Amino acid sequence: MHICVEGNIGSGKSTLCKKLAKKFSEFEIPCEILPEPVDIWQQFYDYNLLDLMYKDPKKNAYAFQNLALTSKVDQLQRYSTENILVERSIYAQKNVFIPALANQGNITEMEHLLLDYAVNVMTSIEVMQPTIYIYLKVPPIICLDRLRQRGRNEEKMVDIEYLQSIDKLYESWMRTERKAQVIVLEEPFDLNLLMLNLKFANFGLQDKEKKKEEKSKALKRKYPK
Ligand code: TTP
Ligand code: MG
Repeated sequence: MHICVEGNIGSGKSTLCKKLAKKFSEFEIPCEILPEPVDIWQQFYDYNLLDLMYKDPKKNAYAFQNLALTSKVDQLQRYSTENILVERSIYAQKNVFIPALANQGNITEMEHLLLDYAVNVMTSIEVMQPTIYIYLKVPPIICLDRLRQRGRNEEKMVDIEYLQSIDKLYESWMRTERKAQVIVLEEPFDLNLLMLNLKFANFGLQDKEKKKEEKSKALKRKYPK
C-alpha cells in the first residue's frame, strides 16, 4: 500500500512520517519511508535550486519544478516496496505548486504547458499513484510560525499570502480527490486514531496475516500431528 503525507510547507509532514515509521515498527508492519528529497534540491551539482527558486522565481521556478518532479519519480522508482510512506506526491505538484506558480506569473505559458505535459506523463506511471493520502490540515499562520522557528535559510521569502494560496489549492484538491482515500488530520495529531483509520483501510494487514500464516506453517512443520 502506498501512503502519502500531504500538507502545506511547514505543516509537519517530516515529523509525522518519522513518528508513523516508529508506530509501524512497533506493530511489526514493514514499511519503507521516503522523505521529500530536499537535500537534492539544495545541492544539485553546485546549484541550490531551492534557494535559486525563492530568490528569483521568474528565472528559476521552472528549473526547480523540473528537478522536483524528476527527483520524486526517481525516488519512487528506486525504492518502491510493497508498503511505502511517502512525504508528498507529484500530484501535489500537479494540483498545488504548478498552479500556484502560474497564478503568480512566475512561469511562462510555455513553461506551464511543458510542466503539465511532464506531470501528466509521470502520473501515468502506476507506482506514482498513492492509495491513501494523510492530509495535514494546518492553518497557514501556524505553518509560517514553524517555518520561522525552523529557519531553513532558503525559505526566508515565504510569506503568509503564499502559504494561504498553497492552503487554498490543497483544500480544493483534497475536497475533490477521488482516486485515493483521504484521511484528514487536524492538530493535535492523534496517532492512535490514525493507526485505527489505516487499519480500517487494511494497511499492513496483508503482511500481518501472511506472517501469521507463515508462523503457523512453520509450527506445523516443527510439530507434525
Ligand atoms: P516541503 O515538502 O513542504 O517540506 P517541509 O519540510 O517544509 O514540510 P514539513 O515541514 O511539513 O515537513 O518542501 C520543501 C520546500 O520545497 C518548501 O520550501 C516548498 C518547496 N516546494 C516547492 O516550492 N515546490 C514544490 O513543488 C515542492 C514539492 C516543494
Ligand atoms: Mg519536510
